[in-house]
Amino acid sequence: MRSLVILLLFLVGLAGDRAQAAVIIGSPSFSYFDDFTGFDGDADPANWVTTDVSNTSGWRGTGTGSSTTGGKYSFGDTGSGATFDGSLGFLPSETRSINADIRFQNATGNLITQFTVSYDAEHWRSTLDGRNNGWAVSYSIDGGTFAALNDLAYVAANTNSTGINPDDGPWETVSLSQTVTGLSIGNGSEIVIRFFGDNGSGSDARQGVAIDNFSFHSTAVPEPGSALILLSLVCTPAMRWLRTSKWISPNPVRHSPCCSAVPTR
Ligand SMILES: [Ca+2]
Ligand SMILES: [Ca+2]
Repeated sequence: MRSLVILLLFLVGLAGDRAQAAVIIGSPSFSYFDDFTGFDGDADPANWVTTDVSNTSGWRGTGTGSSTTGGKYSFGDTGSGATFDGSLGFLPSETRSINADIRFQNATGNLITQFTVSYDAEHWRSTLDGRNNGWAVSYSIDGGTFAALNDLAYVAANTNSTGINPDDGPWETVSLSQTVTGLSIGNGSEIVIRFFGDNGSGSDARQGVAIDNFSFHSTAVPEPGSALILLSLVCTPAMRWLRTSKWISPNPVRHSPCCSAVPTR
């Protein structure tokens, strides 16, 4: 009984660590898109898990970048329409830094050989002469070792006036994309995409940044072994039919009209 209780507690602990299930990749050409529309900024958005790398960073709700309180936000322009244009935002302070992860699981039955990640990096709160913080992006296919996606890195400028953009909306939006090829990710394996929101360097205040319009696209092909089996399944009956048909004679030299000039053996 005691062992069962310990096992249950262990399983509950695992569930807590992975509160969000992986997004299932169910087709050889798979696309996922998240624009965080309506996201209230009160807890991790669907399919994402944020964790504290240094200091504690709570969710602060929605915002335009006007608040100086550090934490995680759904940054968006609240006055632009009936539906709030949310995002996954972060304003570091007091050494705060976070990871924001999204996981994808290969359920295609095939090998994933490449994927593309794209997103808009948004700069919502500016600090003139403040720190250069932003997003560093990486991926992992074993859940432990991460490789940098350098084309997706973003550093917010520290040359704009402090506060929000007087014209509403972010100070800037930068669309970034990177494709990774040459992969061999088997069925059942996962791909983790990680955004690291850093604290910047220096002693000044930080920039408020966000992830928006995130997209993921993967391409899968049949595994070599299954391709051979498929080829065998198709070719064996086909060859059997050809052998019993007029197209392939059991003795092509003797019977082929093309070989009528050749002496029979
Ligand atoms: Ca949005
Ligand atoms: Ca936006």
